Amino acid sequence: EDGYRMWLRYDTIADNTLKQQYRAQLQQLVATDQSPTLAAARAELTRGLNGLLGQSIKPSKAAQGAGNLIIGTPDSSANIAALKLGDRLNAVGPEGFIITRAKVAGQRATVIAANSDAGVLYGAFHLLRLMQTQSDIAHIDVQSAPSVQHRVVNHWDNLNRIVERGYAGLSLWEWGNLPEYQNNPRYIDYARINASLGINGTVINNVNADARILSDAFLAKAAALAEVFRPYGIKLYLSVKFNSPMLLDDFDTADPLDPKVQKWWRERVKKVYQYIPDFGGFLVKANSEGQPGPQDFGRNHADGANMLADALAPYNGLVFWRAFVYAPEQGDRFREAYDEFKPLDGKFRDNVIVQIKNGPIDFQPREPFSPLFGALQKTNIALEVQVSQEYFGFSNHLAYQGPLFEEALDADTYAQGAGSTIGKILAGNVFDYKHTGMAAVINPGTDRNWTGHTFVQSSWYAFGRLAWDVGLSSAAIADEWARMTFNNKDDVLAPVTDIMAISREAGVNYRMPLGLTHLYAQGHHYGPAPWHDTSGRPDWTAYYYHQADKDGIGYDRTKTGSHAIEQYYPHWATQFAKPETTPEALLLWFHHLPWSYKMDSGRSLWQELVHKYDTGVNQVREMQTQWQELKGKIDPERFSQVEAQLKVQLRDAIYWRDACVSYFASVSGLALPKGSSAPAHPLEYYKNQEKIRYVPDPWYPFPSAH
Ligand code: BDP
Repeated sequence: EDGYRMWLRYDTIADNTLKQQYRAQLQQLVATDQSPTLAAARAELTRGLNGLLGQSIKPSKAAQGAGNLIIGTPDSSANIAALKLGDRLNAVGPEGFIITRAKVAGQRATVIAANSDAGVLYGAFHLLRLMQTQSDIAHIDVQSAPSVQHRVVNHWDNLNRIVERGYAGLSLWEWGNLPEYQNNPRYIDYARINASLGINGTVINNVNADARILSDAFLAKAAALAEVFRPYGIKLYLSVKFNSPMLLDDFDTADPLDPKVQKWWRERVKKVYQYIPDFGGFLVKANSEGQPGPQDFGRNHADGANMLADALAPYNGLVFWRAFVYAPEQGDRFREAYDEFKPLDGKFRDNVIVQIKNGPIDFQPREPFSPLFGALQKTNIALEVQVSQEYFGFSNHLAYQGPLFEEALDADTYAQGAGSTIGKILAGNVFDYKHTGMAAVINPGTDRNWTGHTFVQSSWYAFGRLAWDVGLSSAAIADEWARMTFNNKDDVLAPVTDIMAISREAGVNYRMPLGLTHLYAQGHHYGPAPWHDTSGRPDWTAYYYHQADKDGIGYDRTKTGSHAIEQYYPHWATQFAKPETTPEALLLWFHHLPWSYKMDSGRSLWQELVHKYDTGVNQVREMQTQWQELKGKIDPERFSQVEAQLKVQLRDAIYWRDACVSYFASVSGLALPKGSSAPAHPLEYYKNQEKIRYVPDPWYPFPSAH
């Protein structure tokens, strides 16, 4: 058990009574292979049911006798057409499905029906999930449709197969033997994993894009992958470099308003569609962190995005245009995306989707929601989150991010009064968008378990489930995932889900509690460097974010500071204006406060800060204790790997705590609160370590080399 099967394990159900019930209900699978997608649905059900039931399900072309499982669309299945599910099918739209019991050929049957083949596939995975989690399906009646239209994963894979912020081996895409070697089973398993969640798009290359992805050679390789993913309802997208005409064809400009540049893109897009007829579109990182963009030519984001959108429109292609922008000239990086994009609201074509990270800075362990949500009312938007644990200890730490995603989706923007949550906005219930999306940066690589740490799988899982249904709770998702990934026993589920429930908060606490942010060492983002105060640009230092001195700590974003809070609707602008009405978890995001500031607990800010650091370390100890309860109750391979990873995590958590506490103590001049242990080493030690300590990132293994 090496984690390769992720949550699609299909081991035979241990509970005998339940197994017998399922066996009686599902004896034969009535399906046609009219399309590759229906064939994939049939194959998945066959594989899943054979495994779960511990016996072979009989294939059949038509319902007969008892125990039929009938799948299809009204077009592909006469049995389903005869059920006249009209209204119910209308209600679930193009990708939704119905799973119900109905009388067919005189016997009660189980039916998975949808309007499209992809809907049937999603229904198949849903039924398998219910059985994997041992639900009662005797009277099953499910009607389900996705909340969000475009549910997309983003790979930050380079063409040299190094995955930016990946930490799980090399890229899955074996460029060297594509397009010839298309039948790599891993490609199909990858597609199954995504399809099981309803993910319907994948951007296969890094947003820091290599222009050569649009060369014939790479388009042929990408087309081979697209062909593998297609039956699973997954469209392929590419990240493109904005100045591709200059890099690939020696143009002297990539000005989006220049007709010859526009023509270049039209022709290139035409070629892309010759290779990939159902190509999804482009993802673009422009004028951000050194990437080229329309501003290099005196144009704005809308000019740039629209030029690409016009080239893609004839084929129904989309542009995901990222709002992750910031420049050193800007005073407060927090403000930038809003300041640049809000004035452009309504100026984007309707096949452009502005893709916004959950927070205003950058996938930090905790951020307030980006004020762009709710502000772009006439521009399609997508939420971008990061499953890869760039800021959560890479693949060494356990950090289930369901709670973070849930926090983002549940954040109420107040754009149209109370209840205008980001989830509802993405579900299209607040503004009249043509498209909405959710995107997650994921990190699968050549590691056997795909993600490096088994529990990174759980965040991938949570992302997909939430994109399908923004109303799900992270706790319910954790329970599902744990059942499928380990087993259904209470004495396994309790520790696993307890660990998951505290893991994200633990990661916040031992790194940057109370609204501190970005205290990472520059470049690799693994360890702490709160002392870091000189860099090529101020917003690449930790000091920039915490602003700590002997009088206090925190970033003033109220009127007396950068006034970033004005970007929020009045509800939040008012709350964030005063420390007393700012949630303590976000306090130092918005306020610079004296060390003596009184917290709700009665402790001073300084004491509370140290208390949080201590709490974070203790939470990791608690996770270790809980994990030990699983000894002998789950497979030894994953048990011992996670056990070891938790040791690494504890070591790192203590390191974070000690480094940060000693640094802030040196700045504040305050003694550690009673009961809080002294850091293992003097501050100088940690500062030195920053230059020599090994970090598990192939790009920066030994920081001193840079
Ligand atoms: C930052 C990462 C960087 C990415 C960037 C982005 O450190 O590697 O390129 O985000 O999202 O968090 O573009």
